[in-house]
Amino acid sequence: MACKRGALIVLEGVDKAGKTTQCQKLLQALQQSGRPVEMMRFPDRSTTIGQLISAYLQKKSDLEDHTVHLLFSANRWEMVPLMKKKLEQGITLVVDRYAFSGVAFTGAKPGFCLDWCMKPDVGLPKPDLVMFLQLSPVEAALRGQFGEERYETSSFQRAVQQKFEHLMKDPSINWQVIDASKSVDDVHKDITTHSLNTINTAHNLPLGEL
Ligand code: DGP
Repeated sequence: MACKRGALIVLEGVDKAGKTTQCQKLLQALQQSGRPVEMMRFPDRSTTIGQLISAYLQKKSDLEDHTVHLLFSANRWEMVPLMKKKLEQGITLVVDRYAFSGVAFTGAKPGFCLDWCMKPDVGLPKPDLVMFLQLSPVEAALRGQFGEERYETSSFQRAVQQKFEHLMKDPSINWQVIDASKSVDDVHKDITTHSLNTINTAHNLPLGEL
């Protein structure tokens, strides 16, 4: 009998929402319950394309906005063979940011329409679940200063949040909004509940495409 496929689970949200902490906690919880699971994050700064993106984010280089958008997408595409292989092997993937960040961050720049921004990611594996960690800009600011990287300003993050709100209206995506203002443990409980439901049903469904 073919093994059950893993689930593709994505966490999205603006900066400071706690995505990375929650991805790690979810990974640990699923591992402890004996489920095959691995974590990925985008951008993946370890590849050649990822290094170009990393230099751009650290403001060590400047790239034209369309160009960098396509590099972020290419950075997801270069991982597709590995993602598909792992999912087919029954490994659930917990992914810190995905194509939705790509659309929301570039879409927040002047002169970009969401339709154009979505095009390069069409055909990527479709997540079985996308959890959006919802945190108001005021609460995000209370969590401390932004870092030094590009995009880390309150005004830009507000624009990104608006774009995410638009994307969450898409009924073809299994969006779940998580209240990220709760305690780390309470947020973790919500995320785990949604993830377990998804893992238990994903293997009956074919992996979709964006
Ligand atoms: P992180 O390593 O999760 O802090 O992400 C780095 C930054 O890059 C963060 O500000 C969000 C942004 N980002 C993530 N994915 C994309 C993308 O596909 N396109 C653009 N323009 N920005 C992205």
